[in-house]
Amino acid sequence: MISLETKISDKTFSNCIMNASGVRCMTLEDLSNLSSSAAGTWITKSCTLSPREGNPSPRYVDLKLGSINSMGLPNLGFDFYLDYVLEQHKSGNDAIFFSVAGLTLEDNLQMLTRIQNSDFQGLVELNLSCPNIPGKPQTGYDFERTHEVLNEIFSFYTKPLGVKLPPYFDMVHFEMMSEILNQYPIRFVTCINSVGNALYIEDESVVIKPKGGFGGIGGAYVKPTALANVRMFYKLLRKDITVIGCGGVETGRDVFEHILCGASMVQTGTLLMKEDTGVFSRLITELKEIMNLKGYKTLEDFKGKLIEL
Ligand code: RRO
Repeated sequence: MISLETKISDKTFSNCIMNASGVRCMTLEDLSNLSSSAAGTWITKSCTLSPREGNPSPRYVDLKLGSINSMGLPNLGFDFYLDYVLEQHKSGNDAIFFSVAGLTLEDNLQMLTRIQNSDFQGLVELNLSCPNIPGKPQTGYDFERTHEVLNEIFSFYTKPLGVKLPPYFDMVHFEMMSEILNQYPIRFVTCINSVGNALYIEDESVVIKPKGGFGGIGGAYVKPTALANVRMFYKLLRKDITVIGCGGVETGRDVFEHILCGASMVQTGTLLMKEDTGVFSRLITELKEIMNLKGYKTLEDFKGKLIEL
């Protein structure tokens, strides 16, 4: 028997595959579809204090090797998602992720205070890396600001919380961010968010409307960057901080590679958008096939055990 069971913080999940925040998780219908899928768990769309329409369409386009998006944080507002996760709690499900992406530090503090004071017992993924809000820089690229934000949050917040990071491309940046994160009781990091502010052209035109066509890239384009980020944070973070991999998952082999790099859970965004929630059972089957061929029974048999030459 092969098991894909995994643990993050104090939660156990029957398998290690879930959606990336933002993809098919905005409405109640989306969330119900995820809950009845084969995913090991699921996460809500990053939310802001008030509901948002997001950026003008077209704002998400599938590309041959991935996707480009500038959604602009459309969501039904904090209250909707808090109600949703509290309903889940009442029905006995606390192994769920709640994504929060305040437009200001004050908004994040307000949302986290309400979560702290609620019955929510799941995991918060604090999004420090949305690339698509005009005029709002990605917090994860501002090391001093990230430090300040975490300082404020952990002055009162005691429930399990992790952060969604942007991709980094320089060894010094991996080290700087790890040094900051290692100072706080963070339970997990999710890497990576989309590769921000890229430009895709067809014929003589951009393909999405917001920001002159600039948007975040996901899918096969970003897999090597995602794996590098998973690997570096797995090596540099405290051992009690779990890594969640996200980026470029199209097959069970891709999930396998994320875990080899050190991921304990793997998210899928672009693929889930393309193929809907049937992807989870396919990825599970394909991952189990690889483990079977290699004689691995659990994720621990190969997690982080990437061979270096
Ligand atoms: O909604 C978005 O535009 C968005 C978000 Br919040 C994010 O974190 N990552 C992304 O690619 N798009």
